[in-house]
Amino acid sequence: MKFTLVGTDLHSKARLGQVETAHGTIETPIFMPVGTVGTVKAVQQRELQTDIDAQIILGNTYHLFLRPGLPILEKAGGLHRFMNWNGPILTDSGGYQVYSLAGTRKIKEEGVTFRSHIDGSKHTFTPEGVMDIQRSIGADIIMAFDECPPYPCDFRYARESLDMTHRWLKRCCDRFDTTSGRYGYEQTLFPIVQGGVYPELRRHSAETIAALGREGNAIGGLSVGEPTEQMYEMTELVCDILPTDKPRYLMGVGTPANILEAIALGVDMFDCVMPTRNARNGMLFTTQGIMNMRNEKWKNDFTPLDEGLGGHVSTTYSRAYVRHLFASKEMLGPQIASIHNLTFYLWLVREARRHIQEGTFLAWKNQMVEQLMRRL
Ligand code: PRF
Repeated sequence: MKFTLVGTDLHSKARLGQVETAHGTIETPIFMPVGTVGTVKAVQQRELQTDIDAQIILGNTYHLFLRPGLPILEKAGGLHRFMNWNGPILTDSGGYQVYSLAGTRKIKEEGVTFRSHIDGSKHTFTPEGVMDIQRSIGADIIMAFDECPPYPCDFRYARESLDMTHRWLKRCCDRFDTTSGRYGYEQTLFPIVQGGVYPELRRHSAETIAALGREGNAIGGLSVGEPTEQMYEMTELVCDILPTDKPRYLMGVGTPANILEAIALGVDMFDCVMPTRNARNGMLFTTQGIMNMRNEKWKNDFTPLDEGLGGHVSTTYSRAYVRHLFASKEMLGPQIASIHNLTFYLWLVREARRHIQEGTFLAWKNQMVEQLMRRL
């Protein structure tokens, strides 16, 4: 993998870059649609490519390990081939899903023992094991095994958790560096900065991780319930320490406003379930603000979902029609809404890149943050 820093904004810390992977080049800042179990819910791979223009998608180690499981993924020749997605893929390590989804779990130095949310079966994830699993899944970018402490979390717990995450990181790097890709192409490992909302822990974690000199770095443990201002403070503190010549990935963030603010602080990569999850509930992001498609209000509105967005789905189907689909609980409602919201998120980062290039990012960002979060 290779990162090229193409430019830096003069009025903010926003950056333009390119990440080259074995499955293609990603323009940053970028948003990565979430495809937890090898599908971006309700969206076909062809639609990801042609309508949404997704450049990289996300998968989850925890889910893919439990189902379909490694023997199937290996037989298929890896996740790319299994799901027929030929672009870049990033897998999260399970260091978050285990805490949020699994039933009873025990965290020890060796690793985490948990019960599957599917059938209750018992499993242990260790740093080494999670590297091997991600080798089998075959993602281009794989994530270190971390602990994401809850919010709120006292200082002592946050410090001890961070120390263990750092020890796990060393084990991840050792395993990753002594193994190779199973499918003939290169993979890369991103470490994850943790430290809760404690500046000194965040600083220590960012310095520790910067010193490793890996090809990219991630920021975890944010957007877990802390005030938005604290999320931005931690993000800025960490970005100011992480190397400038490596991509920075803010995990699980966020709203359109969160993404624009974090781009202004120097973040390059994002993922979040919000566009797809909210779409399935009838909530649409548009260039003018947020629409709830279950609202009566759209009953007689025959204008397109969002003329300003471009893209087939958003300019073709009317608000009245999509409202009708949701009122009738038709499957096409969530499908159209998911494609629309992802088109919007990819439009958002594309516009951000254009404005960084043209030197107008900061003013544009400040206007958009206000405009995009309005309720229509
Ligand atoms: N760690 C990992 N994945 C994550 C997170 C984390 O802290 C977050 C926190 N927002 C989302 N996804 N491994």
